[in-house]
Amino acid sequence: MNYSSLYAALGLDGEDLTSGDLVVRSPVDGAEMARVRRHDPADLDAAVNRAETAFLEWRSAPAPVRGQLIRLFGEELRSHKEPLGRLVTVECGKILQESLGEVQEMIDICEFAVGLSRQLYGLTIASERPGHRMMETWHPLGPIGVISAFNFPVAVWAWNFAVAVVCGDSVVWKPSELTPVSALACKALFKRALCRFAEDCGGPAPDALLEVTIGGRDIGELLIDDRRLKLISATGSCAMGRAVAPRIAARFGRSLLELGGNNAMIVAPSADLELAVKAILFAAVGATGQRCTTLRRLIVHEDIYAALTARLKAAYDGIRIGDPLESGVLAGPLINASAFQSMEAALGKAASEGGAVFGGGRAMKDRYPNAYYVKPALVEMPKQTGAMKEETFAPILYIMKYREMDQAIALNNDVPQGLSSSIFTNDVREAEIFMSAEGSDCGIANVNIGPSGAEIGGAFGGEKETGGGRESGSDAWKNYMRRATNTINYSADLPLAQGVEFDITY
Ligand code: UN1
Repeated sequence: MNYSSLYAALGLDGEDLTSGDLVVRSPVDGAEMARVRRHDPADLDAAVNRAETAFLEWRSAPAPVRGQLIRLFGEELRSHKEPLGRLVTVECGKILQESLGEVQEMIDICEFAVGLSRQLYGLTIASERPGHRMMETWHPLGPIGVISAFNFPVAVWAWNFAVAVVCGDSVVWKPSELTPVSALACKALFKRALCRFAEDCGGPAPDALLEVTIGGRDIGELLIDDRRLKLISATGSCAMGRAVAPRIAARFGRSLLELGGNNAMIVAPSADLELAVKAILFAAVGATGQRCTTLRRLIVHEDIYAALTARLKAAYDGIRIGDPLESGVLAGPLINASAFQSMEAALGKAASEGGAVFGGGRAMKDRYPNAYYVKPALVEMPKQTGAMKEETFAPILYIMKYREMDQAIALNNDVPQGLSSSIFTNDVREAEIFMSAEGSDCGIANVNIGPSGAEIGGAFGGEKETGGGRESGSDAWKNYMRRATNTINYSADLPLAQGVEFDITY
């Protein structure tokens, strides 16, 4: 693979990619892609300083002007969609179609954020006092920290970045150590947007609206402990969230956590099985099972269990595994050896708990001895066991039977995580119950589509050990701003709230 033409198409500086101490390997074939520089604590400190200065300037720019910068960034993404998509594929291994979708998701959130830049509304509230008015004003929050994961190396950061910038914040981004080149490409594209903004929009915007800091856990810990960063938005495992949340809380920082998922689909007797099979394949095999929204548990009514599992096995047999840049391939590699080992361990545990495993195991080892391609696995389980309550970031789909809908909903909910869920049914009562207060306890509950592949317009995130955060669309922007309640007296008296008398004679 010739990386240099790809890097050149994205305006990446060769020097930044050859002189560092962090070796980046492509999961496609294990080849070395780049050597980038790891940042040290002093670099992070300086980056947060710059971001703070940038914030102090940017917070005073009118929000619709801030929106113009994100409009220009969205245009850069649009014109570089193909090379950025290819880079995402070679750096994280997902197939090109999904990488292009990921870049599209960035473009979409930029467009959303541009509209939002004219809609950062507060409320006007009726005052109980005559001649008074109450209102809410939303102000920029401060520099914020974003920690992102390898599996969505650019889109999840963009959900945070595009919204934060129109809200008047600056961003210090720590991408996954496994995917730093994609982050550097985003920074290069944002620089282009900054140049165009300076020319077209009446003056420069601060460069330090985006700082990229590359490093491991040490840098991540410094970032979350930094009091100057008013919000930490972090995507990763439940274990990561469990370590991060109390540290941020200890300094009264805000956190927005998007942690593990363990997403189920209920397939009811009235379901359109043709649609269900397509949805299951995309949700369970897409991104080689490495989406946080990946379908991991299938809860199938006993009357259609045999028919559905037979169709799934036939479909799984037809999945093309291979180079994620090749068209027609549906399953690229896992990110690394440790992901493969986790998959093997989970399958072993499920088998020991009574599971019947179909598929699984390493694929294409001869062609790619240094990469980890696998056969996606289906595992028929006698009941919901311990292995099924953990999120294994790999294409493993556990299947079990149900008889009554309340039992199916209980199974859906009986895991520690609460990100996404779905039901396939043509029975309106079942669909509504699934979405009701007594239904799915997840942040996302879908009908007749799978649990993955959300659009940016909704608030994205989940309950329980998924961390409770909501990012992307809807009113998630409120995370990135601080709210002031204002009471204005335009009368010639000073009545007190609650009718309190407090007369002073002097
Ligand atoms: C993630 O895996 O962290 O809903 C995000 C989806 C994508 C985002 C996934 N839009 O599957």
